[in-house]
Amino acid sequence: MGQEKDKKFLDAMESDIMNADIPETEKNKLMKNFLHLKEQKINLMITGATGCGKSSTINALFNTEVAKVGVGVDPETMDIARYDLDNLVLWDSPGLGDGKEADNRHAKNIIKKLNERDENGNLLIDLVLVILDGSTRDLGTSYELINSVIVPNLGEDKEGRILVAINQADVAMKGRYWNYDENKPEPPLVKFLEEKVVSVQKRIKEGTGIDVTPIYYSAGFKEEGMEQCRPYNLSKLLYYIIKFTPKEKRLSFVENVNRNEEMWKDNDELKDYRKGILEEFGETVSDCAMKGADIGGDIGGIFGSAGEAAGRAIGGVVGAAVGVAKEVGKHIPIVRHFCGGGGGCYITTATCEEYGKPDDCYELTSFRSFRDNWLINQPDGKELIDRYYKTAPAVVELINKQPDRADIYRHLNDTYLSQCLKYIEQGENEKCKDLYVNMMEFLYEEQTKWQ
Ligand SMILES: Nc1nc2c(ncn2[C@@H]2O[C@H](COP(=O)(O)OP(=O)(O)OP(=O)(O)O)[C@@H](O)[C@H]2O)c(=O)[nH]1
Ligand SMILES: [Mg+2]
Repeated sequence: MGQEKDKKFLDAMESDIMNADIPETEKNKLMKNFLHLKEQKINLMITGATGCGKSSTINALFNTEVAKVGVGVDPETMDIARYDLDNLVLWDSPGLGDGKEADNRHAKNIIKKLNERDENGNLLIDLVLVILDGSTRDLGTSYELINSVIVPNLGEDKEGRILVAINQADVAMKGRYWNYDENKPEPPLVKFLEEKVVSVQKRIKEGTGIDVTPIYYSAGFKEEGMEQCRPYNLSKLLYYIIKFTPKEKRLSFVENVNRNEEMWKDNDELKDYRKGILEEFGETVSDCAMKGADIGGDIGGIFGSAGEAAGRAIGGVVGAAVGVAKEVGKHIPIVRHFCGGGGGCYITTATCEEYGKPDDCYELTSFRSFRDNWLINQPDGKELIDRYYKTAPAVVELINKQPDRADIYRHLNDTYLSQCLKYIEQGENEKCKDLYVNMMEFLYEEQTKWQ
């Protein structure tokens, strides 16, 4: 469905590299790195007791309704089921609690899968997500699964390969203290869930010696004839999944995250998970795509900045869904300012579109309004505007050729433009004009360095 559209973002990054103004050899290295990143497979195992919500979680997190959600009493997922979403491979495995014989079979299957190696000899499963049913007091079989089956088979980096998540937070107290209107827990339920987190952590530490940081969430649920109930803390869950996934593999999430914005809305606000997700992707691009390429270690010249690159990758996917597009926007206001020419639009409209910046965004509208309603009416206003349109495009073109163009733009933004915007907001038009003139003077002086 949305697949073609999603691909666009990785393709856009590819064409950024193609069009970058850097030596051919560096371009090739970069492209090689990028194509390598694009090909990486992620193998995510999702396990937990019958009915804990494995299928619901998969369906909430990812693009398509791949995993069948149980409606009857029989465990729907008898053995390990595999779902291929391009380069994201999900292994949905039953946990324990189906009777002795079935438990033994499940445990054997899980152990085998955890020890399986890929064609390069690395462990196949990158991360095991163990889901606990938060609505039950009896987590005995889940501890058995974690402590005796999973942890002993995680290999060397045990703590980096397991994530424990407590689902069904909404019904942890049988539905009490869940605020259905706002889709979030009330303080007594928060306290209850936090205690649960601590006790799960303690039981695993006692049983295995390893430290895990469980999180609680709700995958949301859908019943016949009822409206879909929104998940809670799904962004948080995705943030941790991405954080625990090896950096060079993360791009494979880009195309497969659920595009339904509603799913990502409600979270505890302990951290800005959307921004966190963005930063994690940023690391992938800055650390992995640039590997071995000698272009001053600055990806700004190609993508604008790490944030932009990540934003571009996820801008239309997680961005639309998780809302990071707005965050990315904050990193690149300069692009908007120079797009604000109205006729003299320099960094192309296409670039703005790529970053998801509408032509009528707040900053652009503010600057245009300042120019057309106030500046033009000042004694020297028209002259200033004319001068800007005569010189700005050439200056921008020069800046774009600099290897440290991202730093230059950042400096312009931090020192001048963001302050100008503040002045406009405060009605201090005169101050805005002065600062703007200072910026132009700075540019005239600097440009000799760039030629
Ligand atoms: N209230 C509530 N119900 C949930 C939540 N997550 C899942 N459910 C419900 O729990 C039931 C089991 O969910 P599944 O996703 O099928 O669980 P599963 O772990 O895949 O189950 P098996 O494949 O049978 O082992 C379904 O009726 C879901 O609608 C949640 O966060 N809150
Ligand atoms: Mg299932």
